[in-house]
Amino acid sequence: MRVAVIGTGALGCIYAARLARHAHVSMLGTWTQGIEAIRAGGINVVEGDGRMWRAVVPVYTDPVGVDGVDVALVLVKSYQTARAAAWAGDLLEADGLAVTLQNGLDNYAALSSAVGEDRAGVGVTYNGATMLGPGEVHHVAHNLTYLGATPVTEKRVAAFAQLLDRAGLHTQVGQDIEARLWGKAVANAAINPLTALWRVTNGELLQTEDRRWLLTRLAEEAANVARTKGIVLPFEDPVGFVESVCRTTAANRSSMLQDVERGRQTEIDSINGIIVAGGRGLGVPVDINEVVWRLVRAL
Ligand code: KPL
Repeated sequence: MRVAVIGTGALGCIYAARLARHAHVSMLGTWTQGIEAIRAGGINVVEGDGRMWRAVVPVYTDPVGVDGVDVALVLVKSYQTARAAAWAGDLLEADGLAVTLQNGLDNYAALSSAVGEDRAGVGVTYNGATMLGPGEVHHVAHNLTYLGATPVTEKRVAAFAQLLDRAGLHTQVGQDIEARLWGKAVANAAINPLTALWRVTNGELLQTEDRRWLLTRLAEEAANVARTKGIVLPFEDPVGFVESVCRTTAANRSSMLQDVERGRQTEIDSINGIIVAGGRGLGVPVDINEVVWRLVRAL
């Protein structure tokens, strides 16, 4: 299978490095330092237990010169999705599949409008990865990837899921991807802004009463918005779920914390921003989400 991974950040590097052992993988991105480092020294992966290995992957700054691919895996920041989706459209074979595994609730719409619904897929990943430097990534938490399938995409999604599994990225395919997306958004809405504001790891959110209080309120509000929209979340207890994500990704520095530490734009609008707008539209209280949304935007 020929796969283009679009995005050279932490998760882009993890997926590209692992897939490169089992498929023809290329990468595309815009982060100059990351691209130069991967060209010079490949992707250096540090496993949870400290072992290190390297994958050599060709990396490009635009789709010109890249051969057609079967799968374009989109792992850029949510505010970069429009460009990544256009690139995916340029790269994909007629029967190819573009898959977004990004954080946020607005990526699939942008991707499917660029490549067409019959060539668009969406999933969520609970893998936790921290960028150690350009081209160097720590795979802190090995967790599940979920991929959504429709009757039109299911064969291609199943083939990609098998490839991910072979690459050690354990994957489940299901029809309930809207619920999974919202489930992930509940976790991101609670974990990401708090870790970014307090500069703590995901696990450290559970350490004090004040941190848990805010984590709880954020998760409950986000879950109420989802339920009022008619979404049956993949868990009964949003707080228990978010706490379990904090535990399974305990050592990770969330993607939003990594963005803030590098002085980069965050994905707050695609996570808490959409939850706030949804809550307001439906009359569901989202005051705490609004406060952290504004705090992170101000940061
Ligand atoms: O998605 C994540 C992120 O950091 O964006 C989690 C699952 C919270 C892992 O850190």
